Amino acid sequence: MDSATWSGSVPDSPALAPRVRVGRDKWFNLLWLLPIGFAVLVVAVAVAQGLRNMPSVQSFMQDHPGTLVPDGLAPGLPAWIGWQHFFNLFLMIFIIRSGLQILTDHPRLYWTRHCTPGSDWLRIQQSVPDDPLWTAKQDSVSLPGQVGLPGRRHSIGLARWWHLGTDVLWLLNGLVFYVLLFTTGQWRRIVPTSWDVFPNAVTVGIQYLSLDWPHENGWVAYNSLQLLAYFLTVFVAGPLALITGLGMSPALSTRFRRLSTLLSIQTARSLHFLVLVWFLLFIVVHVTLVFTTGLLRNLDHMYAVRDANDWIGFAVFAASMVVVIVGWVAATPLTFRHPRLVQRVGFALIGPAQRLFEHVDARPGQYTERDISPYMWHNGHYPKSPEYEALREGGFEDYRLAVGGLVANPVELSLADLRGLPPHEQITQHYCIQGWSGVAEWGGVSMQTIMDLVRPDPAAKWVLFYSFGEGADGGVYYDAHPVEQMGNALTMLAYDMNGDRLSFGHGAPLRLRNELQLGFKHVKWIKAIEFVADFSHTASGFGGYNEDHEFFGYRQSI
Ligand SMILES: Nc1nc2c(c(=O)[nH]1)N[C@H]1C(S)=C(S)[C@@H](COP(=O)(O)O)O[C@H]1N2
Ligand SMILES: [Mo]
Repeated sequence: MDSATWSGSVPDSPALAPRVRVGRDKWFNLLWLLPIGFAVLVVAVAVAQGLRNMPSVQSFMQDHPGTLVPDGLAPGLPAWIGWQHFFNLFLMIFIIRSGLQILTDHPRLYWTRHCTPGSDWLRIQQSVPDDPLWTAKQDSVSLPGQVGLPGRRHSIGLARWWHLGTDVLWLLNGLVFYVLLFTTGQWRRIVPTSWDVFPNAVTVGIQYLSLDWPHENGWVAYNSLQLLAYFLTVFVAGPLALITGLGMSPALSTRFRRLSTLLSIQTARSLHFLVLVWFLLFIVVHVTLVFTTGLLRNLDHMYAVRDANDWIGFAVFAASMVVVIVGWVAATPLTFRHPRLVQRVGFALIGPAQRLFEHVDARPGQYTERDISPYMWHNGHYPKSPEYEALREGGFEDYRLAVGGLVANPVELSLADLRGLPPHEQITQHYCIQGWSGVAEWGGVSMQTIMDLVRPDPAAKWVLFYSFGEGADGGVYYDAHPVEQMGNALTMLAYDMNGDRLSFGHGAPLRLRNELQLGFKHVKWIKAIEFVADFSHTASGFGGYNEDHEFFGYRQSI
């Protein structure tokens, strides 16, 4: 991966500080929260100190001392907690960095699936320019290489392997954590078992804010505020990260219609981001308190499994931090040097789940006319070849779609031929890998109709779609699809969109829809279709232009 030529030489376009929309088009820069938050904290300290002098508050705090010691649990932390704590924090580094990278590829958040410019509630980019052919790729931004993973603009293919791959490991670690928590009774430390936890947490809150901190004895029990924070993180934020993550998958949410109406892909994406905000806040507060409430003792507990106040825990912690720092610093250069390795390892980790999800239900959901998006983003590299230009100028009169390869009856079809075949219509949602979505009505011919015409050979396992357009780095844009998805009721060649002829930007004269897959696989400006036994000899052999050039996966149902 050469930074000068990456993704068609897209120049760096650094992300802006996050802004939240207030009203119709005013944007509030979230950096203001730093001074505002500090001022609020100072006021809160003054209020808490005042409260603490009030006799009624003092007696409340005496009645609710702040910590509830769990019944039937011996003091002490088991060694596995230390290990799991380490794996958790190590994996979170890559999850968070690559997650931020994924956000930068469509640097806006919405609450509806339409993604209409101006309806974003958060953005790290300017407003969408007026250009009617502005693409989502042009809209992407970059991050510094040690913040994003890998940082570079439009490196989502690699970021996703990191994100989804480390997610699998993180979820396994979390599953082991749950099992061990409940089989050893350790859950009592972080699951509230009485409503008393709330008044006790109020006491602890007043203690922290009045800067007269509670006596910490985490070896025996966590204070109530700590318990609530751990509970929320382990039992609410963790599962929510998984659910909202899966809510963005075309394979799952087009199939669970009910769920995806409530939790549209954009709501899922926004909530997924808010879960990240919770984790970041948790990390900042947690680490600050670990350092300021008896660092050596705290580290002895978590890193050396002993109730002491010496440097042993600190030494183990320091050694583990070396591993963390090496992992952090190496991840981006390693990705640039060995992108195929990242692609392969990521695919090995998440590929089985992706294939499984393709088979959950073979009938992806359709929408109604009311769901059609007022605006549909454009994406990709527009075709400019003289051949395409000539066809376009002639209104595609001379267009011939060649369908061949391993078929009994190869054909060449004009647009009139295609319009003469039994028509097929569907209203479906488009999911771009970059994170935007939109619903449109597509009119055209079902791929099953084409297959009935050409009669593929049983040896044909893949179908290649070739475009008139080139990819960002030059060379024909193409993509491979498994033949069994071609017979799906919602796999079609579209020549109409929302009742009109397909526009230039959206793929005129013909584009593919395969609703089981992400948008980059829906080849626009189709020139030819070829049935093949395998795709390993086509171009670089990874199953498509983005797979070859940007390290995407050839199956991307998540
Ligand atoms: N030939 C070609 N087809 C393409 C692309 C491209 O760059 N070239 N981009 C893909 C991507 S990444 C997406 S998200 C969709 C976008 O379709 P739309 O512009 O009609 O919304 O087209 C896909 N088809
Ligand atoms: Mo896309």
